[in-house]
Amino acid sequence: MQTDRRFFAGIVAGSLMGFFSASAGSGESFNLLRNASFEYEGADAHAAGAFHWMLNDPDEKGDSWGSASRESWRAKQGHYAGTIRGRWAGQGGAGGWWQDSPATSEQTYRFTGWFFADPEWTAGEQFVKLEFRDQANNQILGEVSAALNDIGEQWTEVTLSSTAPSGTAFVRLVIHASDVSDGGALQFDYFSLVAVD
Ligand SMILES: [Ca+2]
Repeated sequence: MQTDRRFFAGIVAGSLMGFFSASAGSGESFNLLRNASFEYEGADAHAAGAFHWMLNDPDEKGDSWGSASRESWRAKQGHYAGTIRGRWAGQGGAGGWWQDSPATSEQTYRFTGWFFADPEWTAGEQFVKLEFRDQANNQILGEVSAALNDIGEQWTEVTLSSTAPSGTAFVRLVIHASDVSDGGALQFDYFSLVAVD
């Protein structure tokens, strides 16, 4: 029940701060992502993490790893964004973020997010992805992804849309970068994941 209450609190906070998709119309539901604008810090402030994007903070429905961090360098909305940093951060050559949301078979989901990359930033592989997962959350039934190689020094909106295959119970948003450059960082903010008609 503790988890449910905090999840609800997150929804309320999100609505007050305008985190809902600006284009949401009738028949579209609320943003499934928690802390979708990275404004709330994780419990361990020294880890530069984001609430709902770290394992057991507050639940097991999200995590970040490697050179991931939450930063106030710039933001598309509010004051903070998520990042995957270059090797300069001393956290290795890769990083990523993920968060799970409940999902329903045959329902279409649409992700939108804004991305920015420093001029020094490159990655051998970098993408945003939706994974449709089964009830046990260990089998990927379908996925849709977009490479982030063309992101540059202006905030760029990236959209993914796909219908959950039969058997889907969760949809996992993943941001991943590997074989990253020494300098720069990939930055992202103002996420939305909604069920659409
Ligand atoms: Ca933000």
